[in-house]
Amino acid sequence: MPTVREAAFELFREHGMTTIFGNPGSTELPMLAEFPEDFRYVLGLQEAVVVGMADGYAQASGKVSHANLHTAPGVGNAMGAIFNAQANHAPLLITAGQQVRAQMTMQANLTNRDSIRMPHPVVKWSYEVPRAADAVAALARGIQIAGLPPKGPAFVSVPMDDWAAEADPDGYAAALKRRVSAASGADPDAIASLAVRLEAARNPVMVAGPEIDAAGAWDEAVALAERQGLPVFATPATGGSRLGFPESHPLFQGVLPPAIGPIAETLEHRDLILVVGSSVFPYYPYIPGPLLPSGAELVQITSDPDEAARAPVGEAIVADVRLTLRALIESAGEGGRAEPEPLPEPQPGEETDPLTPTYVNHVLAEVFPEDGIVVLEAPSSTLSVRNQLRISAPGSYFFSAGGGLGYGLPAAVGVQLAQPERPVVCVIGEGSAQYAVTALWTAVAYSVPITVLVLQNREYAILKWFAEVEEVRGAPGLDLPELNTAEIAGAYGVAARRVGGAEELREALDASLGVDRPELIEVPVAPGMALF
Ligand SMILES: Cc1ncc(C[n+]2csc(CCOP(=O)(O)OP(=O)(O)O)c2C)c(N)n1
Repeated sequence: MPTVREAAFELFREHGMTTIFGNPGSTELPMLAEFPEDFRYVLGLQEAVVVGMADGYAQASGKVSHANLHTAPGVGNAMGAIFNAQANHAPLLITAGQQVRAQMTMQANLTNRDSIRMPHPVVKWSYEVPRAADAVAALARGIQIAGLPPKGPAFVSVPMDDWAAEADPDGYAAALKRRVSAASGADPDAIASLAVRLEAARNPVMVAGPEIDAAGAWDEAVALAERQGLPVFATPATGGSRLGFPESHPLFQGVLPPAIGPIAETLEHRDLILVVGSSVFPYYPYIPGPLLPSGAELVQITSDPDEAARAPVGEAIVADVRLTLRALIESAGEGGRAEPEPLPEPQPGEETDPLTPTYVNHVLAEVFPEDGIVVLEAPSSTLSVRNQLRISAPGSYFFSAGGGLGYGLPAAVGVQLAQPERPVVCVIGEGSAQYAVTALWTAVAYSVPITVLVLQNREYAILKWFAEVEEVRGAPGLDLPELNTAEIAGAYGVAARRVGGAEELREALDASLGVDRPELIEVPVAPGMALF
């Protein structure tokens, strides 16, 4: 009879979950005993890093990924990262250790006294194994829930003595065999009526969201836009955890602004707004106005019932994005619409000292390989990175839709582990880099060859911009003098350097993209927002 541990590892193996991200404590050691050789344990030095890495890995591999945390304090450390993973729809099985059953009621040291409630609001499902014999079934259920739409984190707390107990032989064998197919097509009537409306629309537009990439619907989104002659906007960058459309495509019209009034202004004169794979919309900040331009109708396609339910306006079709787009392509005829004016070529502006973030991103675009992946967490430069790089291949851009800092470095490590053949560049602000900076250690320890480009502007630039929008004067804590990320990275063993001018930056980036070790390039940049 297998133990729970043996059976659980067989379950993980069945699901291709042989990489485990973790930070171990005494309550997790029984799970890690006699760690199988075909598994890889990736150590994160803090739990926010563990979950951020698992998030990047899950999204870039398309598979449920496993993060193992240390009982209550470890889960506590990870909460911000779990919040991000939920917003990113990253399919995660999060397990955490728990006291031995005999000591839980007396609340011995390290008991997670309310393990289910602790992560509850930020996970799809929160559970503690009721009997040791049920542990494998509980883990199997967690894996299924994480991977079913809308994908997201599922949490299972496992008392530490369960791992050595006997697994329920029938239940365990059945759990191993289970597969759930979840891509549900849309109601054919809804597709037919949408196709008619699309053909009849005078001035329709598509808004492309992150679920297009996650659902593998990149080609379908392009095909529909081309067939119908639809201009395409990207959903606001705030919620764009991934891209939904090639940003150098002639139909691409740019990234929507993230606030209510400006969205309506940008979409002025449109009569049908087709939102694919996005919430409606990831608004921030609050700039009031009409939710839609006058005379416009909105139809949203999402696999997330909650995204559909909470939209403040429009209609929604809840179904798999790829299947729905395919059905729409078949039902809708040729649009026969004139192509819109393409976006102007991105301009770098002046080469100043220090460089502007726009110039830095322009240099990055010059050397950026076709198969490169960007993981972005440089708040005041988000739009500049998008505009300069115009990323146009699927699976090439990751950003935290949750907005919690501490995503960029760990996610870059996770993405690179899932995509070892593709160059990964993490573009990050020096403020953001500090929230999960120990991910640099993991990159070195596991030879994960990410390139980190730190934009050092000596401030929380985006918050100064927000202060203006919010009409806040005199707020403290918005400057970051003398924060030297290259030196910090050096202490973690990362090959790190500071560069000044454009030529030096170009050389450093070029060199770093070809090597098989992590490198960090810190570049001082001019303060302020970079919109282009
Ligand atoms: C966990 C967390 N804490 C605080 C914030 C608030 N916040 C948003 S942007 C920002 C500043 C980021 O600084 P930096 O990375 O240097 O980027 P910059 O704004 O200068 O481009 C802060 C503190 C946040 N988003 N997440």
